[in-house]
Amino acid sequence: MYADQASTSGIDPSHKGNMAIYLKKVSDMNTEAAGSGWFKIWEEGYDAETKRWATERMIADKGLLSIQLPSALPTGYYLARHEIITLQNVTNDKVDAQFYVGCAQLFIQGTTAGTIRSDKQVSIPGHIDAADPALFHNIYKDDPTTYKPPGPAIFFPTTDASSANVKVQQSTQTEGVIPTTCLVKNANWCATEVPSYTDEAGCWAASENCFQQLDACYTAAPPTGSAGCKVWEEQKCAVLQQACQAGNFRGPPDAGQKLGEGAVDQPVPGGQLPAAINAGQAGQGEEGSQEAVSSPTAAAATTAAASASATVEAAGATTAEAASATSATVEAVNETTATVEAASATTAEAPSCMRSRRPARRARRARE
Ligand SMILES: [Cu+2]
Repeated sequence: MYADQASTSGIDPSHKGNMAIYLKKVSDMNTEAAGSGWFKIWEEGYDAETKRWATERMIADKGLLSIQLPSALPTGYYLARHEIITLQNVTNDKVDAQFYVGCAQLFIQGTTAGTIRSDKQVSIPGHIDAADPALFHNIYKDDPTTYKPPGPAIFFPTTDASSANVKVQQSTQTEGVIPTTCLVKNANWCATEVPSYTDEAGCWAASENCFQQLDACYTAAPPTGSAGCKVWEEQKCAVLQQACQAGNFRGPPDAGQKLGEGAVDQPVPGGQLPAAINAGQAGQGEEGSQEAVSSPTAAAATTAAASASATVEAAGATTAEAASATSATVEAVNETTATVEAASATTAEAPSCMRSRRPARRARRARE
């Protein structure tokens, strides 16, 4: 992966393979991710028309992927999980399909009640058979048009069971909301304003507070990087320290001001989300009885599922950043649209073939 979007490709171009997005409805944000309850809402293998693997499309889109969520999702907390399976190391000599996954916590607002059909849910891990031919596909010699992504069938509930019998459930997010006191954030870390001061001792105490927060930021920084820590370091701690050294003992400077360009809201890297890859998609896998009932006003929501520069090969806070940036987009489109709000992120379960590089720099209080 590329920490702090050092590259916008998201994944190395040699890594070719399929992508999938799974959701799991959970009762709260601390629910265990591993286990049953997962359903797949999207997948892509090889596109014979464009002659591209899913990963190649993502790379062309600067490491970003945008997915429209099913409109009949019941409101509440979800885990979202993207999965990339690359096949560059499946050769005649060895078979080593690689999994790159990451998770985000979502909150879906709206009025749609219901449950997810149990027959569409799978357990992760356990959703892919180790003998699945998809894991043995040789991209250097096999016919890619025969490739079929592994795992369960797609379940994309978009239709009401009965619009005459809609259950309405208002839903409000109480967990995982970004604190209003957050001045800049990095993954799940938030900076809060240092204590105000009017004398020299107070100035240095505030400086100490700043660097303590900074140290916690670098310590907690996931493989996606520490850009938010750097903003705090340069725009708060360094400025504050200079003020103390210069004898300006009233502060802190820029008290309460949010720092960094959109650093709290975590905008999409590069600023632009590609169009939803599945825009206008009808429901899939909805044959038979439909347990998920939908309110007429709950429309589809969009999430940037794989903001790949942030999520691919990441083991830490990843998708959440992209998804939270998307909520603004969604709300702008339609007020009644179910909004997706990501909070903090969870961990991935598959090992990456590349180690992340955490910046070696640490906060230092160069006080004299
Ligand atoms: Cu790799």
